[in-house]
Amino acid sequence: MAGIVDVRYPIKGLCVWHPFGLVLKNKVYLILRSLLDVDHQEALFPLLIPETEFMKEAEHIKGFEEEVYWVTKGGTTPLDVPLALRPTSETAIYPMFKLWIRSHADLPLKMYQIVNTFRYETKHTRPLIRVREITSFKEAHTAHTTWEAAEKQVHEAMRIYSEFYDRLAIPYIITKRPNWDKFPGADYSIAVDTLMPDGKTLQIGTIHHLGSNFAKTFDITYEDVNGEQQYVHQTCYGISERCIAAVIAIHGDDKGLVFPPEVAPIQVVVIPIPFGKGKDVLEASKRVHKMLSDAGFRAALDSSDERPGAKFYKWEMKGVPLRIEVGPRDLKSNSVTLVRRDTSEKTSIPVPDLVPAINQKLKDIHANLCVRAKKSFDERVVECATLSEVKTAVKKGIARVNWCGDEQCGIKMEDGTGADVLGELAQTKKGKCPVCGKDADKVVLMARTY
Ligand code: A5A
Ligand code: MG
Ligand code: ZN
Repeated sequence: MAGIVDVRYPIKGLCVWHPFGLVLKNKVYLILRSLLDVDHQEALFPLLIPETEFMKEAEHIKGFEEEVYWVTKGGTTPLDVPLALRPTSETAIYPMFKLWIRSHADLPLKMYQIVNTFRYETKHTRPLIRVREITSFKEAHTAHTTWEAAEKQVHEAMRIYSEFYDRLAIPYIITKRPNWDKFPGADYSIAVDTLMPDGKTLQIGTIHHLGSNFAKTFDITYEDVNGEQQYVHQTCYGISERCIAAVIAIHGDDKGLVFPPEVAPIQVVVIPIPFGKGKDVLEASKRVHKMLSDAGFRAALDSSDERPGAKFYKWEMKGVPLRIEVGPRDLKSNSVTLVRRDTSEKTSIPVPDLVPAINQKLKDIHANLCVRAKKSFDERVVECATLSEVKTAVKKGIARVNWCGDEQCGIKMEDGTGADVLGELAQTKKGKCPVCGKDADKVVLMARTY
């Protein structure tokens, strides 16, 4: 995470975004916004939630009570009602939904916000992955007339998240969370997980069908076509800066960062390779740099006094997808040398062809990152029939194993392997439950998780 966030801030679990990291984050969140802005409205709710609202939904409180930071004083005066720093915003948003939703004509209502949230995590904190201030929590909240309409939105959210992670070239797998680990207050939860290089999975998004559980506690009703009051049915879905952690960990290599071109803070760096005292190479580099900036690429020119080799190394480490070398020999033929970060492939390109060539290379790099990451992911998903096979598989990746559907068996699968059940796949497969031995056609994924 070096160069992206600084962990030396003097509160455990809180990090500072470096300017370079923030540019990356903003590029990534631009994609997320563009996908949501199609039919969601962006809103902004307060950070503080009165205890009286926070305590309304019993399951929700139980799930979060150990993780909430409380504001109890204004200056030296104790507050009448303690205020929670939002760990997530259901209890901030839904009292307002109650006021805003009147009739079926107001539905569906689809909103999102991108905010910081606070969770007093007790598990080991890690930058971007498990933080106590989630700085970039995208939470969407929707309300619908029926349970089925809300379920359709769950599928729509799955599609949105799939597209988001495709754009980041991050492979993922979508499962239904086991009942014993669903979101507090949900009917059911869907998880999006990816696989990190060390073989542990990272949950990079969740989607929750809330049914009318919150509608009942917050009294969110609408008048239906017959003039009767009905409870709304809701969903919510969230993504955090874990998406950045996935990009860094999954695409990076031993030379440093590797970024998908769409989110790379710098897409192409121009490096003059001077020869003797001639200024021609520098002038040509400047012209190339201007040409690329004018064409809309995020381009940099490194005209510092460092040796070219040191510059290559530096910009490779920063994950710049393409390097352009301008040397005396290139100058003679009015061409430049283009070098890919992902494959180190070098090509000579005539300057007049440069813009389309770069466009093509950036596309090729994205495609290659997708293929490379997917291959590494697929190789580490292993079909298992017994708990001892699961134990072996989760050392390196994800185990696929049958499950009878009984919660007790599920918990024994976790206890017997030291791994977690990520969730159930949509597809079924004939087999036996590895715990009770009964016929079991559900398939669950298990892994060691972050
Ligand atoms: N209101 C719903 C959307 C919600 O809060 N869901 S959630 O609790 O599952 O969080 C959504 C996502 O935020 C998780 O899937 C995970 O990717 C991320 N997340 C949760 N806790 C986090 C933490 N402490 N640090 C970083 N990311 C976190
Ligand atoms: Mg567990
Ligand atoms: Zn069983």
